[in-house]
Amino acid sequence: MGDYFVGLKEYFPGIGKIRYEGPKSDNPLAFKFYNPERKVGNKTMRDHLRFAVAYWHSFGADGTDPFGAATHIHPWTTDADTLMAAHEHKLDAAFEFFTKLGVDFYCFHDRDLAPEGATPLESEKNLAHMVELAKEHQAATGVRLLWGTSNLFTHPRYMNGAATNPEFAVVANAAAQVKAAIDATIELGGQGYTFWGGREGYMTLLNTDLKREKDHLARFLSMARDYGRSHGFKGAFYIEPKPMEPTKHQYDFDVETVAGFLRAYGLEKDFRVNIEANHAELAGHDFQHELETAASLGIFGSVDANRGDPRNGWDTDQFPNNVFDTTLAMLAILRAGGFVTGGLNFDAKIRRNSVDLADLFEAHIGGMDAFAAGLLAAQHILDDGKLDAFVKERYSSFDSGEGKRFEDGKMSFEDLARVALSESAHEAAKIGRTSGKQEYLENLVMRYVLGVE
Ligand code: XLS
Ligand code: CA
Ligand code: CA
Repeated sequence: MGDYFVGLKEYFPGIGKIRYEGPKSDNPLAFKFYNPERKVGNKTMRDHLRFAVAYWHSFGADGTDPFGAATHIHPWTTDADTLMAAHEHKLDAAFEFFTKLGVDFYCFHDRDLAPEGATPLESEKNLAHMVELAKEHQAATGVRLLWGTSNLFTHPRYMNGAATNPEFAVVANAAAQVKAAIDATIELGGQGYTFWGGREGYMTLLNTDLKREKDHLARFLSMARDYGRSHGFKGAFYIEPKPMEPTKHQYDFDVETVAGFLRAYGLEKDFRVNIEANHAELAGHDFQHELETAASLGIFGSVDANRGDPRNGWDTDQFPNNVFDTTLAMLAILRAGGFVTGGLNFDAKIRRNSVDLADLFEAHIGGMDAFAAGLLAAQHILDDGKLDAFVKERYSSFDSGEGKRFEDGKMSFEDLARVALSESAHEAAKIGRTSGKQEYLENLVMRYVLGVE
């Protein structure tokens, strides 16, 4: 595993570097589709996909659910005498995992990396200590920080919200935490900083001044933005939409809602969206819908790659494995120009009863293969051009003549109406009766998906 790991405890013994073996391999610890250096279009797979591991699910979560105690007993926690030592060991385990898996990025919340202290000052010191160590690990392994964020939802003080809390003292506490997390992100060369509005919403409108809370959220975000920019943060600020859970209604409901909020408060230049597949589903949308909406509004940024369960209404955060979905997602991402600062962060967790050391690897391998296969199919769709040609043709009546004048804003409403009034009875009977060809297009996509190799 390279010199860097010599002398460090190995937390995933018996598992070596994960390699590409191709679709015919039956080795569960090998990639079937993800071949990092393979060129797809103009970039390698690794540069297209920019995979990141989510520190919280992979190294923090312990399998606890509302019905039962922890099932994932982490050696990096049990072999430590102090809380701080446990976090140091967790960092070693995480970088061993990143390196063996071969991902280029990771993402964290401040409280994943370092424990909360008794005071805000102590919390900052804990974080600063862990950031120093993380910096060394990054330098030694080449693994980079995709984005950092702040956990503004676990501590009881945030039970009524953070930036939108009705008590000013809580808002100030949230600011201290975000400031330190932005500092950590800058120090570690993070390419983005995410705001997920964990409890920025309400449980009931009966006790809520909705307008004031949204104003406070916008004020808080612009102050954090100004702080980051004036301290050298050049990356992207992301807002991660989610409609509900933990609150009944969250202000960052979905991409369109976030876009409206950003524009209403003049924040659209600095903020983009980090789109999570499971959150799209909770908002009643397809993942593809959220991605294309963001692209159409010019705010597409990054992705939390996971999947929900269509038969229940909560955030199950499972690893992605549906290649139809990943194909349509990668198609939207390629059409949007690909990732710049963003990437595919596996905000996903293994199940409570997945307790083998290999499970965490297999989960990520499956997710990476699902997106690699999706990338191949999406690139194939673009190269073949049939789908794009169909869509282009569908709108071709706006490419010239009166249709073009309409699009260019060169027509009055009367002119537009007059186009219809001059039609013959024969023409009027035909208008609009053009097939949308949905089944043909679905079959076309199926051919690309099944043709992946
Ligand atoms: C929770 C969110 C969270 C964010 C980061 O549902 O997905 O994990 O991605 O705070
Ligand atoms: Ca997420
Ligand atoms: Ca989630």
